[in-house]
This record gives sequence, C-alpha cells and structure tokens, in this order.
Amino acid sequence: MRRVRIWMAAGLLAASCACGRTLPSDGTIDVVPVPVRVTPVEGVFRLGASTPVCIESSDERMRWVADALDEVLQPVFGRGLECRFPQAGEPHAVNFLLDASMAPDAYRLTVTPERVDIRAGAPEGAFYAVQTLRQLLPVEAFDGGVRTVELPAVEIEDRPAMAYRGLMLDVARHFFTVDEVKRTLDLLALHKMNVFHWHLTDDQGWRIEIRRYPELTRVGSVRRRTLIGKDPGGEYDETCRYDERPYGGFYTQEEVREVVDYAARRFITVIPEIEFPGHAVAALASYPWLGCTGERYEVRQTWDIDDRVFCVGRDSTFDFIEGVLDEVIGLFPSTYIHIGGDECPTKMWEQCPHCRARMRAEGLTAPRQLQGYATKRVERFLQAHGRRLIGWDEILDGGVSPTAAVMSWRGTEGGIRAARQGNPVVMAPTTHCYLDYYQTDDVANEPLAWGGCLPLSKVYELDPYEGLDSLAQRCVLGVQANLWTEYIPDFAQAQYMLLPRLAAVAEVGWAPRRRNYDDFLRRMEHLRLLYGACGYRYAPHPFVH
Ligand code: TNX
Repeated sequence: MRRVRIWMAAGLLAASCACGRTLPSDGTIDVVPVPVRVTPVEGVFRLGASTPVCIESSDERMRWVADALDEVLQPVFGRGLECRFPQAGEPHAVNFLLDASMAPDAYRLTVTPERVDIRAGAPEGAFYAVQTLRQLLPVEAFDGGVRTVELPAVEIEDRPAMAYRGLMLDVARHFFTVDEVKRTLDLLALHKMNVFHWHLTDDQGWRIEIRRYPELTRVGSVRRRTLIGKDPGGEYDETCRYDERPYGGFYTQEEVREVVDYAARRFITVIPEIEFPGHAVAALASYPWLGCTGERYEVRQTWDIDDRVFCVGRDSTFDFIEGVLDEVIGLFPSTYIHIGGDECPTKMWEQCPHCRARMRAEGLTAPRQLQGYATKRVERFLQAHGRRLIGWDEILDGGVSPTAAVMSWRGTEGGIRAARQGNPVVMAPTTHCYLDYYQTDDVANEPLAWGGCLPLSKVYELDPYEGLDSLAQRCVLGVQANLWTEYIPDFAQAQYMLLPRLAAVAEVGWAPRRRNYDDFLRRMEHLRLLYGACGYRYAPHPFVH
C-alpha cells in the first residue's frame, strides 16, 4: 500500500505575519462534549501561521480532516493552510497519524511545547480531534490578525459512547436554504454530532425534487398562505389570521447531493425522512389519487394533525411511495431511510372501500393495523434495496420487524419497549429533546414557540438508558434533538432555539455515563464565546446569573 504524505504549511508567509499578534493561552481546557480523559501538562505549544501540518495516511478522507483544520484556522491566521506534498516531517509541527488498533471514532490529542500529535482510529476520530483543538484556542483568536497562538499543553483521550448523535431539522413547515442547512451541519460538526435527520416532507410542504413525480414540487412545495400566530388546534374560524402570502421552497436533486457531500466531509450521515402514511397533505395536493377520496386539497396552511393521509388500500399508493424511495435511495447513501409514521389518524381509512377491502384481504381486525401493514410493505421494499427502515415510535403499534429502528418521541416508553424486543432505538423524547419548546418559563418575553418549557438543565438530564437492562441498552443507538419549525420562521431563530441546548444533547450522546451539570455549565462558558465568534446566535438564559 502506498503511503501518502500530505504536507502543509499553515497560514501566512513570514513577511505578512510580522504585523500579527501573539495570543497567550489562558490555560483553560474546557471542551464540550466532555472528553474521556484530560491530563493537563506544563507549558504551551505555539501554533504559528507557518506551523507545518503533516498527515501521514493512505486514507483519502484525511484530506477532509485537513480541510476541517483549514476551516478552523482560516479566521485566525487570515488564510488557509498551504499544502506541500510529499515532504519529510519537522519537530515543531501538527502531526496526524492513524492507528488501526484504536476505535474508528477515537482519538488521542497530545500537545507538548514541542509538537501536537493527533492519533486516531480513522479519519472521523481525527476530525473530532480537530474540533477539540478548535476549543483549545483562546476565543480571541477568531478575531483574526494573529501571528501565533498558544495552545495549552495537554493530553486528551477521547471517544464517543454512543454511535448516533443526531439532529432533526424540519424544513417542511419552514424552509431553510442550502447555505443554512450547511451552517447547521457546521454546528453539528462543532458538537461532534454525526447524524443529520432531514425532515423533507409534511402537510405544509414537499421539499425534495422527485423526477418521476414533478407535481410534488410544482404544487406540493408551495402553500398559498400561512397561519399567523398560535394554531388553535382544529378550531379554525374567522378569528384566525393568515399572512396571505405564498410560501415555498424545495431542494433540487443536485442540491441534495451537495448537502449529502458537505455532510460526508464532516463525517455526518444524512438520513432523509419521507412521511408515510400520515402528514401527507402536500403529497395529496400534488396527486389527489393518493388520498382515499381523490379530492383535490390545498397544501396545508395550519399546523395541527391532519386526517387526510395516504390511502393504503390502493396499490397505486405503494407504487408511488416506492417510486419516491427509489430516487431517495439513489441520493442518500445512509443505511437508514426514515419513513415518518407519526400521528396518522385512521378516520379516512375507516370510510374508504379500498382500505376496508385491504383489511379484509389481510385479515386485519382494526383500522390501526393498516399502518402496520403499510410500514411492513415499505420496509420490504427498503430491505430489497439494501436499506433499513427507521420510523417514529407509532410504527410499533402495527407490529414491526426486528430490523426496523424506532425513534422514540412520545417519551422514552416506545424506545424502551422496542429495545426490550431487540429493535434498534434512537431516543428523542419530547420531555428532553424537543428544542422547539420554550427554554424558560418566562414565555411572555420569548418568541412564540410550540409550548412546554425545556431549559438547558432538563435537556442535560436525559438518561437514554433509563429502564433498560444491559442487554437492551445495547439496542440504544443514541440520541437526537428535534427542531420542528412551525413557529421558527427563519435561521436566526433556529439558531436561538438550538443553542446552547444542542450542546446538552451532544454531551448526553458522547458521555451518557460521565455527566455533571455544573461542570458542563462551566465548560459552556467557553463554547458560548465560540458560538459568538463563529457568528451563531444563541439563547443567553443559562448564562445569566
Ligand atoms: C409532533 S414529533 C410531531 C410534529 C410536530 C411536533 C411539534 C412528531 C413525530 N410529530 O409533526 O411538529 O410534534 O413539537
């Protein structure tokens, strides 16, 4: 095997460095999520604009790690790293080395006055080391104009405890541009999170181009108007006000590929969600034959649960969803494909002759069992294409196969039930992970939110293993924060809702058994300064004493 040596010199040429500052380290080592072991050592390493970076590896993805370091140091030194290859090493350098005896996502970062060594099991571990390095820099470094910056000498051993550390972003209720999605992925990278669950379809908008079904985006991506203020929950009357402005947006397949690629370079898997069989109004508005009555609906303009769902009596509905998923599979390399499955009323099915015939033919005794039938049929399709199904915990109600993964949102009960029967589980309960809920009880002084009160401290309390014995605990893949966007109209507010609570979810996933809230809050003081330095908006509440 050919060993590739990638050599880079960091930053500016010596001449232009002369005007820069030297930033001292304040000696603090505050990393979020909390590393496994931190051993401070006497001294500092002076990282300069011309410090060489040596990556010795045959793995092409180390190029992505180099790019990540480049991105971190760009604002500090005013330009990225210069690549020189191949070239021999120097002592005063940042050295990357892959070590197959380590877990792929593990790293050891050793900073001494002489050198910085990063040893990792695979490129993702090295990427996490870069994110840690970013948090070791004094935050003023990101103001720029720096010639050298001191890193505190330290040895950090680290690896995540849970394999799945995710965020779901709902782009159906409100749309976020490709650039905003990329900024969200940057946030995940900063928190060493590795799954982006992209909620692409819902009653209020279909957001992904499907070539076989062009009406989904031509019709389904635009709603005529949007309810203003809080949804009264089905009681729509003349007191409800609407903005009377069309609202829409969707991602072309080319843009989807761009996002998937951007995520991959940050070691983030993108899991797409196509809602089935509920939350379907935008699809039914595009193709009325997908519903039980064949009526033409408008894309939904309010936020409550809707009775109008896919007809699961007709085979044409399954041809449709398989056609959609066929294109989705081609765009997303993720093992799991999310098919939604939440909040699907059976009212339409009960009155539909096709659905009733399906019940008879399948020997089903209750309309609810139709959802189990539909889920299993879609799962067979995914399996035939080498993928696995993941769905909201309602998929349990109809009985699921042992390979389907369950995303537990109505508390952790669904997750516990699923894990006990051996299904893979992601914990994302409303009680701890719903970042669309208020973050203080001072609701009058907050922008309108879904409801509830979920302060940072409560998010941090989530125990993803609660109620499970050691065997069942192994079924818990990890945790996920959910950002539903009914009341989150733009990216500034999305950041405000995410930060700093996303950090708590990240730490739960990284270190579920090694947590201390006071210590976390202390470390967050540094991370919140970093949020500011990176231009992110965050909620100040937890930091006001
Ligand atoms: C429930 S969580 C939903 C969403 C809403 C959310 C608001 C889930 C699977 N379904 O459709 O946006 O509550 O918090």
